[in-house]
Amino acid sequence: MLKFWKKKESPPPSETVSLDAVEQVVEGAQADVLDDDAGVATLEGSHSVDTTPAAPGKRSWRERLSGSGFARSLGGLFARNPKLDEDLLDELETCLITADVGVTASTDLVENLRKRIGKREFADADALLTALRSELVTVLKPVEKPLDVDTHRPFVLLVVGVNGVGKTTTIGKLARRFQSEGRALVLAAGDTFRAAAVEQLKTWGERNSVPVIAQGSGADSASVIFDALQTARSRHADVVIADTAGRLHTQVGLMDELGKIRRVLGKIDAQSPHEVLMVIDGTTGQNAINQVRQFRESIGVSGLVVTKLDGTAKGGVLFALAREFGLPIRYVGLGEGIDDLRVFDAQAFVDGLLPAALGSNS
Ligand SMILES: Nc1nc2c(ncn2[C@@H]2O[C@H](COP(=O)(O)OP(=O)(O)O)[C@@H](O)[C@H]2O)c(=O)[nH]1
Ligand SMILES: [Mg+2]
Repeated sequence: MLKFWKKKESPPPSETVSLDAVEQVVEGAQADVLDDDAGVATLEGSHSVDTTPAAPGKRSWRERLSGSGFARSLGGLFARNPKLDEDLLDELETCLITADVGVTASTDLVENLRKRIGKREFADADALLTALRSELVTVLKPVEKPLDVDTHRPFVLLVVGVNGVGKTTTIGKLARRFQSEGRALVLAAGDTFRAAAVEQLKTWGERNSVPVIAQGSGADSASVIFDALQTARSRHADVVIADTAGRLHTQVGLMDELGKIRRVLGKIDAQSPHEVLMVIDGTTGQNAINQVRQFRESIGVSGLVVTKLDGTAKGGVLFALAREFGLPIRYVGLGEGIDDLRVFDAQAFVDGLLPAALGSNS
């Protein structure tokens, strides 16, 4: 089984590998990979990508989100201040801004509620809560557009974002999701900068019988991903998920590498990648807006995943992202477990954040 994962000879870690050279490397690597079977699934051990099987009764959005800073402060404010007054509105505005909903969005939301109070639309704070719920859902509904990977075969999903946001973890969770839906997958260890990143994906693939195409650290990322697409085509796989190194927009060489990945994939399938999925750390706050803007300008982004919305996250950034870009939010990460990557559902998300009814939070 280890044979499948044996280290391939890395091409020289050069930024200026020509496409011809890339294709030669790819041919060699592909032949190597296709010789062997993927590993046998074993689930023991611990590593960064969760391998636990789907739990029979997965936790609700509310259970997952209730610990988040946003949900706690919303719950607290209605519990402290169940009267429909200016204090409640002020605190609500502060709470939205603190949770990174964005200043304009927060003031707009509260101003709108204030007007409706002026028109005596609400009998009590409970009615205000209901209105807030529906206004928040209205902001998020347009970006609730689930990813459909059945539009192409193989469907190429390129996962991008800055370091540590949860790209590799998300790939593990997505792979399990697609696999459990009966799809054949190929993963590409395109984060060739950190040896640990390649190992993380390989270990995960080995344990879940999913082939992982890798060429060792320092290899050319475009070459690895190109290789994965060729492998997927020859195996009639349904989905290719490509990992990439975390990068900042200031790292020009790394940003250019994404362009190169696009060009190289385009040689096999002009429409590939079919989805550029940008992963955002939900705890990042307003800086997430800058990150999306920069990645969108330099490589193009077709969908978002917002991770780490459990715990102390300021889930408000979803509202800011939705208003600013209108990009589909495909999935959200509500924890580190395999079931904690959920298809984004605006209503479930808002319901998870807001108290169910007043008096239920003490
Ligand atoms: N709490 C929580 N942690 C997450 C979530 N998604 C990823 N992580 C953690 O974030 C850390 C970085 O993840 P990784 O996938 O290596 O990030 P990458 O550098 O973007 O590939 C790991 O410790 C993950 O377990 C999530 O939804 N919730
Ligand atoms: Mg990674």
